[in-house]
Amino acid sequence: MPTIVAQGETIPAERLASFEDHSALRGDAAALQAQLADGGYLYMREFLPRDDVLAARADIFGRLAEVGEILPPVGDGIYSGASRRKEQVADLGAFWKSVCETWSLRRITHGPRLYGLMSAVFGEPVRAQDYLFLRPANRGKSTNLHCDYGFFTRTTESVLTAWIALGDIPVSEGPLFVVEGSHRFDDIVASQKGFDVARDTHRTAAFNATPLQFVEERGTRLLTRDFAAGDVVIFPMFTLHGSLQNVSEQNRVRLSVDVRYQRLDDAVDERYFGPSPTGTTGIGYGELVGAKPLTEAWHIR
Ligand SMILES: O=C(O)CCC(=O)C(=O)O
Repeated sequence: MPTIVAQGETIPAERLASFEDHSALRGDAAALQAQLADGGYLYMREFLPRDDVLAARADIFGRLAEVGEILPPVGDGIYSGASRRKEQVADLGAFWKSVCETWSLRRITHGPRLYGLMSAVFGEPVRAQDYLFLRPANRGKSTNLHCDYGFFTRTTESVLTAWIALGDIPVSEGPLFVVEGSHRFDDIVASQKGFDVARDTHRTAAFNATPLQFVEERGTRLLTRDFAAGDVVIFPMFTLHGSLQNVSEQNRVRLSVDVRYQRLDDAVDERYFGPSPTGTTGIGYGELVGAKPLTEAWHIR
Protein backbone atom coordinates (compact mmCIF):
# COMPACT_ATOMS: atom_id res chain seq x y z
CA MET A 1 0.00 0.00 0.00
CA PRO A 2 1.60 3.36 -0.98
CA THR A 3 1.79 6.15 1.57
CA ILE A 4 -1.45 8.10 1.61
CA VAL A 5 -1.33 11.57 3.09
CA ALA A 6 -4.09 14.06 3.90
CA GLN A 7 -3.32 17.46 5.41
CA GLY A 8 0.13 16.32 6.46
CA GLU A 9 -1.04 13.14 8.18
CA THR A 10 -0.40 9.62 6.91
CA ILE A 11 -3.65 7.69 6.78
CA PRO A 12 -3.32 4.19 8.28
CA ALA A 13 -4.58 1.26 6.24
CA GLU A 14 -7.49 0.57 8.61
CA ARG A 15 -8.89 4.06 7.88
CA LEU A 16 -8.80 3.54 4.11
CA ALA A 17 -10.89 1.68 1.57
CA SER A 18 -11.23 1.73 -2.19
CA PHE A 19 -14.14 3.19 -4.12
CA GLU A 20 -16.26 0.35 -5.48
CA ASP A 21 -16.69 0.32 -9.25
CA HIS A 22 -20.33 0.81 -10.21
CA SER A 23 -19.78 0.64 -13.98
CA ALA A 24 -21.89 -2.52 -14.25
CA LEU A 25 -24.96 -0.48 -13.20
CA ARG A 26 -24.67 1.76 -16.25
CA GLY A 27 -27.91 1.70 -18.19
CA ASP A 28 -29.96 0.71 -15.14
CA ALA A 29 -31.31 4.00 -13.80
CA ALA A 30 -33.06 2.44 -10.80
CA ALA A 31 -29.90 0.59 -9.74
CA LEU A 32 -27.77 3.74 -10.10
CA GLN A 33 -30.24 5.73 -8.01
CA ALA A 34 -30.42 3.03 -5.33
CA GLN A 35 -26.63 2.75 -5.15
CA LEU A 36 -26.20 6.52 -4.84
CA ALA A 37 -28.81 6.73 -2.08
CA ASP A 38 -27.32 3.78 -0.25
CA GLY A 39 -23.59 4.40 -0.57
CA GLY A 40 -23.46 8.18 -0.96
CA TYR A 41 -21.45 8.05 -4.19
CA LEU A 42 -21.16 6.41 -7.61
CA TYR A 43 -17.77 5.54 -9.06
CA MET A 44 -17.60 4.84 -12.79
CA ARG A 45 -14.22 3.48 -13.86
CA GLU A 46 -12.86 4.84 -17.20
CA PHE A 47 -16.29 6.19 -18.01
CA LEU A 48 -15.12 8.92 -20.39
CA PRO A 49 -13.05 8.11 -23.49
CA ARG A 50 -9.38 8.13 -22.58
CA ASP A 51 -8.35 9.90 -25.79
CA ASP A 52 -10.82 12.73 -25.14
CA VAL A 53 -9.58 13.13 -21.59
CA LEU A 54 -5.92 13.12 -22.61
CA ALA A 55 -6.67 15.69 -25.33
CA ALA A 56 -8.20 18.01 -22.70
CA ARG A 57 -5.26 17.37 -20.37
CA ALA A 58 -2.77 18.29 -23.09
CA ASP A 59 -4.70 21.46 -23.99
CA ILE A 60 -4.94 22.62 -20.36
CA PHE A 61 -1.35 21.81 -19.45
CA GLY A 62 -0.34 23.42 -22.74
CA ARG A 63 -1.83 26.69 -21.50
CA LEU A 64 0.09 26.32 -18.22
CA ALA A 65 3.27 25.55 -20.17
CA GLU A 66 2.84 28.87 -22.00
CA VAL A 67 3.09 30.64 -18.64
CA GLY A 68 6.11 28.57 -17.61
CA GLU A 69 4.46 26.29 -15.03
CA ILE A 70 4.48 22.91 -16.81
CA LEU A 71 7.47 21.31 -18.53
CA PRO A 72 7.29 19.59 -21.93
CA PRO A 73 6.02 17.07 -22.82
CA VAL A 74 2.90 18.67 -21.37
CA GLY A 75 0.91 15.42 -21.10
CA ASP A 76 3.19 14.32 -18.25
CA GLY A 77 2.06 17.29 -16.17
CA ILE A 78 5.43 17.94 -14.52
CA TYR A 79 5.62 21.18 -12.54
CA SER A 80 8.53 23.45 -13.47
CA GLY A 81 8.75 24.98 -10.00
CA ALA A 82 8.25 28.45 -11.48
CA SER A 83 5.57 30.65 -13.02
CA ARG A 84 5.38 33.64 -15.34
CA ARG A 85 1.59 33.73 -15.14
CA LYS A 86 1.41 37.05 -13.27
CA GLU A 87 3.92 38.67 -15.60
CA GLN A 88 2.32 37.40 -18.81
CA VAL A 89 -1.37 37.59 -17.97
CA ALA A 90 -3.14 40.90 -17.42
CA ASP A 91 -6.18 39.40 -15.68
CA LEU A 92 -5.75 36.07 -13.83
CA GLY A 93 -9.52 35.49 -13.72
CA ALA A 94 -9.93 36.06 -17.46
CA PHE A 95 -7.00 33.74 -18.14
CA TRP A 96 -8.53 30.98 -16.03
CA LYS A 97 -11.95 31.49 -17.61
CA SER A 98 -10.39 31.02 -21.05
CA VAL A 99 -8.67 27.80 -19.88
CA CYS A 100 -11.98 26.55 -18.43
CA GLU A 101 -13.66 27.25 -21.76
CA THR A 102 -11.27 24.92 -23.62
CA TRP A 103 -13.42 23.02 -26.09
CA SER A 104 -11.84 19.64 -25.40
CA LEU A 105 -12.64 20.09 -21.68
CA ARG A 106 -16.25 21.12 -22.34
CA ARG A 107 -16.69 18.06 -24.59
CA ILE A 108 -16.05 15.99 -21.45
CA THR A 109 -17.98 17.95 -18.82
CA HIS A 110 -20.94 18.90 -21.04
CA GLY A 111 -20.91 16.12 -23.62
CA PRO A 112 -23.53 13.46 -24.25
CA ARG A 113 -21.82 10.71 -22.30
CA LEU A 114 -21.88 12.42 -18.91
CA TYR A 115 -25.22 14.05 -19.71
CA GLY A 116 -26.73 10.62 -20.38
CA LEU A 117 -25.40 9.20 -17.12
CA MET A 118 -26.65 12.17 -15.11
CA SER A 119 -30.08 11.98 -16.76
CA ALA A 120 -30.28 8.34 -15.68
CA VAL A 121 -29.18 9.16 -12.15
CA PHE A 122 -31.73 11.98 -11.83
CA GLY A 123 -34.37 10.02 -13.73
CA GLU A 124 -35.22 13.02 -15.89
CA PRO A 125 -33.64 15.65 -18.15
CA VAL A 126 -30.80 17.56 -16.54
CA ARG A 127 -28.56 20.54 -17.08
CA ALA A 128 -24.95 21.15 -16.12
CA GLN A 129 -23.69 24.32 -14.53
CA ASP A 130 -21.56 26.32 -16.94
CA TYR A 131 -19.08 27.25 -14.22
CA LEU A 132 -16.35 24.63 -13.87
CA PHE A 133 -13.97 23.91 -11.02
CA LEU A 134 -10.81 22.96 -12.88
CA ARG A 135 -8.07 21.98 -10.43
CA PRO A 136 -4.37 21.64 -11.12
CA ALA A 137 -2.75 20.78 -7.76
CA ASN A 138 0.99 20.50 -7.43
CA ARG A 139 3.00 18.84 -4.67
CA GLY A 140 1.94 19.86 -1.15
CA LYS A 141 -1.58 20.88 -2.09
CA SER A 142 -4.89 19.38 -1.02
CA THR A 143 -8.53 20.29 -0.52
CA ASN A 144 -9.78 20.19 3.08
CA LEU A 145 -12.77 18.24 4.30
CA HIS A 146 -16.10 19.82 3.31
CA CYS A 147 -19.58 19.28 1.84
CA ASP A 148 -20.75 20.96 -1.36
CA TYR A 149 -24.09 21.96 0.17
CA GLY A 150 -23.13 25.54 1.10
CA PHE A 151 -21.98 26.32 -2.43
CA PHE A 152 -24.66 24.98 -4.71
CA THR A 153 -28.08 24.66 -3.05
CA ARG A 154 -29.53 28.19 -3.17
CA THR A 155 -32.27 27.27 -5.62
CA THR A 156 -32.51 23.49 -5.19
CA GLU A 157 -30.98 20.87 -2.90
CA SER A 158 -31.18 18.34 -5.69
CA VAL A 159 -27.71 18.90 -7.12
CA LEU A 160 -25.01 16.33 -7.84
CA THR A 161 -21.28 16.85 -8.23
CA ALA A 162 -19.35 14.95 -10.89
CA TRP A 163 -15.60 14.77 -10.21
CA ILE A 164 -13.55 13.73 -13.24
CA ALA A 165 -9.93 12.52 -13.37
CA LEU A 166 -8.18 14.36 -16.20
CA GLY A 167 -5.36 11.85 -16.45
CA ASP A 168 -4.17 8.87 -14.45
CA ILE A 169 -4.04 10.08 -10.84
CA PRO A 170 -2.37 7.72 -8.37
CA VAL A 171 -3.06 8.36 -4.68
CA SER A 172 0.36 10.02 -4.43
CA GLU A 173 -0.91 12.87 -6.63
CA GLY A 174 -3.74 13.82 -4.28
CA PRO A 175 -7.02 12.73 -5.90
CA LEU A 176 -10.52 12.92 -4.41
CA PHE A 177 -11.53 11.12 -1.24
CA VAL A 178 -15.02 10.68 0.18
CA VAL A 179 -15.82 9.90 3.83
CA GLU A 180 -17.56 6.55 3.87
CA GLY A 181 -21.18 6.78 5.03
CA SER A 182 -21.00 10.56 5.60
CA HIS A 183 -24.21 11.27 3.64
CA ARG A 184 -25.97 9.55 6.57
CA PHE A 185 -24.37 11.54 9.42
CA ASP A 186 -27.45 13.32 10.77
CA ASP A 187 -25.51 15.95 12.70
CA ILE A 188 -23.54 16.90 9.59
CA VAL A 189 -26.71 17.09 7.48
CA ALA A 190 -28.35 19.29 10.18
CA SER A 191 -25.29 21.55 10.38
CA GLN A 192 -25.27 22.05 6.60
CA LYS A 193 -29.00 22.73 6.14
CA GLY A 194 -29.52 26.37 5.24
CA PHE A 195 -25.77 27.06 5.10
CA ASP A 196 -24.70 29.41 2.30
CA VAL A 197 -20.94 29.91 2.00
CA ALA A 198 -21.25 33.33 0.36
CA ARG A 199 -23.87 34.72 2.78
CA ASP A 200 -22.80 33.09 6.04
CA THR A 201 -19.31 34.50 6.01
CA HIS A 202 -18.78 33.91 9.74
CA ARG A 203 -18.16 30.24 8.94
CA THR A 204 -16.19 28.40 6.31
CA ALA A 205 -17.07 25.34 4.29
CA ALA A 206 -13.95 23.51 5.47
CA PHE A 207 -14.22 21.43 8.62
CA ASN A 208 -11.80 22.08 11.48
CA ALA A 209 -10.99 18.39 11.82
CA THR A 210 -8.39 16.89 9.52
CA PRO A 211 -9.62 13.93 7.45
CA LEU A 212 -7.76 11.52 9.76
CA GLN A 213 -9.16 13.10 12.93
CA PHE A 214 -12.63 12.98 11.47
CA VAL A 215 -12.61 9.33 10.39
CA GLU A 216 -11.07 8.26 13.69
CA GLU A 217 -13.70 10.14 15.71
CA ARG A 218 -16.50 8.59 13.65
CA GLY A 219 -15.03 5.14 13.29
CA THR A 220 -15.22 5.34 9.52
CA ARG A 221 -12.84 5.39 6.53
CA LEU A 222 -11.65 7.52 3.63
CA LEU A 223 -12.63 6.07 0.28
CA THR A 224 -10.19 6.77 -2.51
CA ARG A 225 -8.05 4.90 -5.06
CA ASP A 226 -5.58 5.24 -7.89
CA PHE A 227 -7.68 6.89 -10.59
CA ALA A 228 -7.48 6.31 -14.32
CA ALA A 229 -8.08 9.00 -16.93
CA GLY A 230 -11.82 9.38 -17.44
CA ASP A 231 -12.90 7.98 -14.08
CA VAL A 232 -15.96 9.79 -12.70
CA VAL A 233 -17.22 10.03 -9.10
CA ILE A 234 -20.74 11.35 -8.54
CA PHE A 235 -21.93 12.45 -5.10
CA PRO A 236 -24.69 14.53 -3.50
CA MET A 237 -24.41 17.71 -1.52
CA PHE A 238 -24.12 16.15 1.96
CA THR A 239 -21.32 13.70 1.17
CA LEU A 240 -18.16 14.80 2.97
CA HIS A 241 -15.11 14.86 0.76
CA GLY A 242 -11.80 16.54 0.00
CA SER A 243 -8.57 15.59 -1.69
CA LEU A 244 -5.50 13.76 -0.52
CA GLN A 245 -2.26 15.71 -0.44
CA ASN A 246 -0.15 15.64 -3.56
CA VAL A 247 3.14 14.01 -2.48
CA SER A 248 4.39 13.17 -5.98
CA GLU A 249 8.15 12.55 -6.00
CA GLN A 250 8.13 13.34 -9.73
CA ASN A 251 6.46 16.72 -9.17
CA ARG A 252 3.46 15.63 -11.21
CA VAL A 253 0.51 17.98 -11.05
CA ARG A 254 -2.88 16.44 -10.29
CA LEU A 255 -5.47 17.63 -12.83
CA SER A 256 -9.21 17.13 -12.31
CA VAL A 257 -12.43 18.99 -12.92
CA ASP A 258 -15.67 19.05 -10.98
CA VAL A 259 -19.02 20.12 -12.41
CA ARG A 260 -22.55 20.17 -10.98
CA TYR A 261 -25.71 18.83 -12.57
CA GLN A 262 -29.33 19.50 -11.62
CA ARG A 263 -32.81 18.81 -12.97
CA LEU A 264 -33.66 20.80 -16.09
CA ASP A 265 -36.91 21.96 -14.48
CA ASP A 266 -35.35 23.24 -11.26
CA ALA A 267 -34.58 26.94 -10.84
CA VAL A 268 -30.98 27.83 -11.59
CA ASP A 269 -28.54 29.69 -9.36
CA GLU A 270 -27.48 32.43 -11.77
CA ARG A 271 -24.01 32.55 -10.23
CA TYR A 272 -23.06 29.36 -12.02
CA PHE A 273 -24.79 29.75 -15.39
CA GLY A 274 -24.41 31.85 -18.50
CA PRO A 275 -21.46 33.09 -20.55
CA SER A 276 -19.85 34.95 -17.64
CA PRO A 277 -20.79 33.21 -14.40
CA THR A 278 -19.85 35.12 -11.27
CA GLY A 279 -19.04 32.02 -9.20
CA THR A 280 -19.68 31.56 -5.51
CA THR A 281 -18.44 34.91 -4.24
CA GLY A 282 -19.11 37.06 -7.28
CA ILE A 283 -15.68 37.56 -8.79
CA GLY A 284 -15.94 34.91 -11.50
CA TYR A 285 -13.17 32.50 -12.33
CA GLY A 286 -10.67 34.63 -10.43
CA GLU A 287 -11.93 33.20 -7.12
CA LEU A 288 -10.84 29.64 -7.93
CA VAL A 289 -7.59 28.16 -6.71
CA GLY A 290 -6.87 27.26 -10.34
CA ALA A 291 -6.61 30.98 -11.11
CA LYS A 292 -3.57 31.26 -8.84
CA PRO A 293 -0.11 30.58 -10.26
CA LEU A 294 1.11 27.11 -9.22
CA THR A 295 3.87 28.82 -7.23
CA GLU A 296 1.27 30.10 -4.72
CA ALA A 297 0.01 28.12 -1.73
CA TRP A 298 -3.68 27.44 -1.16
CA HIS A 299 -6.01 25.39 0.96
CA ILE A 300 -9.57 24.34 0.22
CA ARG A 301 -10.96 26.48 -2.63
O1 LIG B 1 -10.59 17.87 -6.33
C1 LIG B 1 -10.55 18.43 -5.24
O2 LIG B 1 -9.50 18.86 -4.76
C2 LIG B 1 -11.80 18.66 -4.46
C3 LIG B 1 -13.04 18.31 -5.22
C4 LIG B 1 -14.26 18.89 -4.61
O3 LIG B 1 -14.27 19.51 -3.59
C5 LIG B 1 -15.53 18.66 -5.32
O4 LIG B 1 -15.54 17.97 -6.35
O5 LIG B 1 -16.56 19.18 -4.85
